[in-house]
Amino acid sequence: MAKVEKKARSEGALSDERLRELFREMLLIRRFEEKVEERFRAGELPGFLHVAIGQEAVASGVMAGLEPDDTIMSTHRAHGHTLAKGTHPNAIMAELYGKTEGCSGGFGGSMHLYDVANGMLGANAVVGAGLPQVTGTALAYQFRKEDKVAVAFFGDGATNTGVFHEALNLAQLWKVPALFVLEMNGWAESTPMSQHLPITDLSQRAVAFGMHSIDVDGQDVEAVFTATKEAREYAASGKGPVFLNVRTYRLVGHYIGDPQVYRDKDELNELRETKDPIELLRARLELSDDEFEQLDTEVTAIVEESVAFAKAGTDPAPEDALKWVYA
Ligand SMILES: Cc1ncc(C[n+]2csc(CCOP(=O)(O)OP(=O)(O)O)c2C)c(N)n1
Ligand SMILES: [Mg+2]
Repeated sequence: MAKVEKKARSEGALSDERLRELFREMLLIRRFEEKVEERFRAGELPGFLHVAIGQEAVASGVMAGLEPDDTIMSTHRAHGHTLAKGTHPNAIMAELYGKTEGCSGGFGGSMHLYDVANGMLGANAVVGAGLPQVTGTALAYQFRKEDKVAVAFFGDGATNTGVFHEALNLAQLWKVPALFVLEMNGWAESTPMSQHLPITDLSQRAVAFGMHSIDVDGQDVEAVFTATKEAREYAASGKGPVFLNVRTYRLVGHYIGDPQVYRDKDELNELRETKDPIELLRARLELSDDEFEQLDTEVTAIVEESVAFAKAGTDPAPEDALKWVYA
């Protein structure tokens, strides 16, 4: 029978030094996304953009628990995952500006970030669409006997799609080395979970397939790390895929510019004060104001440099409009 584990806080799994590195990375993701929001509002970025402010500990915690050769796939909310996987901020910012120096050659934009060399096999704007691709990727690793795990990020809304059920069913049947990381932020666009899901404990969706599931506090980067490491060992040892039921908070709108009229303002303000993963880790590490300022200055400079790099980039040539189009 499939198990659901409840992960308590897991203090002590990471050294203070490693936690500080993760703090710096989470702060880089935050400052990067704040800059993306600012530049989008200034009219410089084409397309439609979603940031994951409030969910940084999921990206950093999962990536810290993986091995370098493991691969991920992501969603419309992919900046943090891609940065944490190791793609250079310049390559992501250039992609958002639609430049050929971007990680997808300027053809993808925010919802189609790719960096295969770094193990980022693609973000996907179609909700749930990455899930069967992750099952297939993990099946390839199993066939080739490669010590690699394929990881899918997706949201609570995605668990209502047909492909979610197909992907998990086959992944469990074939016992492929995959991790299914649910970022349970309680919203699908402006629809609260209570209006799109008949259950509240989404680990039941994995257990329905006999899949091992672990509940995780997504605001605690160390807890996310510990659960991911354990899940990775389980999946890589041939026991089958693992579902990570990660509770997290989207502390901003669904898309940049979302007025969030559907959300209670006081409740949102309270969440921002009590559930910000960066503030929680800052308090835990007891960072002084000076230490924080120093890290903030460093990561802000990296973000500024990425904007300068992107703005100096090359526009794709009109005759290349059909390049990479296969069908
Ligand atoms: C197949 C499909 N249906 C609908 C949409 C429109 N859409 C974009 S994001 C989204 C909500 C997704 O919610 P969730 O999976 O919880 O991810 P979150 O936005 O919370 O990160 C929807 C319905 C889409 N992009 N693709
Ligand atoms: Mg959601």
